Amino acid sequence: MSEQVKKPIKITETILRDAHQSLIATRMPTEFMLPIAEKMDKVGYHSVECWGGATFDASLRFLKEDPWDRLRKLRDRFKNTKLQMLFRGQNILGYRPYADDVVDAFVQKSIANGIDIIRIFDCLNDLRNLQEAVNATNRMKQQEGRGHAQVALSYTLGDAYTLEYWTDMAKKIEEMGADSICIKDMAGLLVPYKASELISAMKSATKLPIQLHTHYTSGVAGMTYLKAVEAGVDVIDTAMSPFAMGTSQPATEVMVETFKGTPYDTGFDQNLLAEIADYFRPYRDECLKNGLLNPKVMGVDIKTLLYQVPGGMLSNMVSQLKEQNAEDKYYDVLKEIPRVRKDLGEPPLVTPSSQIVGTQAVFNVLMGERYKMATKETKAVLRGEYGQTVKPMSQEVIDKVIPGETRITCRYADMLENEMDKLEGEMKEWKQQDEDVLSYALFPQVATDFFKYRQAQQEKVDMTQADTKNGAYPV
Ligand SMILES: [Mn+2]
Repeated sequence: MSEQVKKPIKITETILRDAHQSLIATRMPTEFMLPIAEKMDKVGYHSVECWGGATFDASLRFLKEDPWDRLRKLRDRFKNTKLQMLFRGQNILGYRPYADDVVDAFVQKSIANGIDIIRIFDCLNDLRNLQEAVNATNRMKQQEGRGHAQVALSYTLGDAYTLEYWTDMAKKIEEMGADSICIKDMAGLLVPYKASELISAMKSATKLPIQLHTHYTSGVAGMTYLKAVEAGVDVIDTAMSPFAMGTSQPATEVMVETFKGTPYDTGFDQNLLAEIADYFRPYRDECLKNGLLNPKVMGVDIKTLLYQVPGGMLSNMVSQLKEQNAEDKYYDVLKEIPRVRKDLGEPPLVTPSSQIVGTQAVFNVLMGERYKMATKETKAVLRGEYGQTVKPMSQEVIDKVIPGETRITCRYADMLENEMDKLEGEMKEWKQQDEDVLSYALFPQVATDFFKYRQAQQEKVDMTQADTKNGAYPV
């Protein structure tokens, strides 16, 4: 009797980042995360994704929280589990390309405050935009013995995106010094049998571990994971059931049960997972009741296979249209998105290219004329500032939007002067920790508003204490 070789599938839990970003616009507060963290630490996850992406922006902007403080608090409680973040290459966690010194500083502070695995991607899959973040992570790994650079390829469909394209990229990623590769399928476009092909091809092209990240948007994600695991993928991303499915990830408990008793058995305790789910479920109910969780993003949207729109982008678009009282334009915008994408060189749709394409598509539909108004980000993409696209951009659109302007072909960051000193100079009156400079670098206005709020809170607290002693309570 031959025994099958055991290869437990590893799991990255996304409920503290992508799941709530995709379903409830990233509004889960730190205070709600902390009480369950120690229990989550016992599961045996490969990692818990908890930072990066929109969590940073939403913390400062809507929750009035310091994202660095969230990271440190989670680090304190996750004693055995690796913490993972998402990092937008040269755009860091922001929406514009930064100079290398800001990238270096951000990587350094992320790891110093508790991150283990940095998943680095570029919205155009332009590897030149990932190299500096990979190098910075490797430097920290040497100095601190902690830090893992995972390069994520934004998965998309289109003529240029052949199996050769993906295997060629895998080899280049190995050469650039990354520790692992992630296939980042933002929209749930990777269908089960294509996943078999893709993972098999990539496994034979590289020795690096391969992780698969997908969304349930189009309804195939659970099956895609099954085929990917059979084809040899090493890690999959899942979310605890109360914030799973829809535009989020497949449910952790379901995938765990799927592989039970097979060579891929995770060995996770379903009772422990059930206790964790019990904690999150009332919050899900609350979000449904207050409208934060829109049933529109919870079902299967098979049209995403046609329009290739990632979950986060869908929920953003719904709220953009709602603000303009133009919810009836939902399907018009969905149809305009692939056209804009083609005009811009057929990039993957992932932050920030998803926002750029999505917002431009909304403008094109609401203005009644295509490119009557172009955002400054659309202009920057057309100039080549975000990097090289796999396909050429539309000359007609270039001529209409940036007539006569020079376009660049080099790595844009090579043209940028170091920025840290200048940024610190601009915000030094608010600085309480080195990390504040980085918050300001990413979101100048939002961070400044937060710093003002923080100071007001601190002063209020101090005053109250002082006044209590005097027995006076001035308003
Ligand atoms: Mn995602």
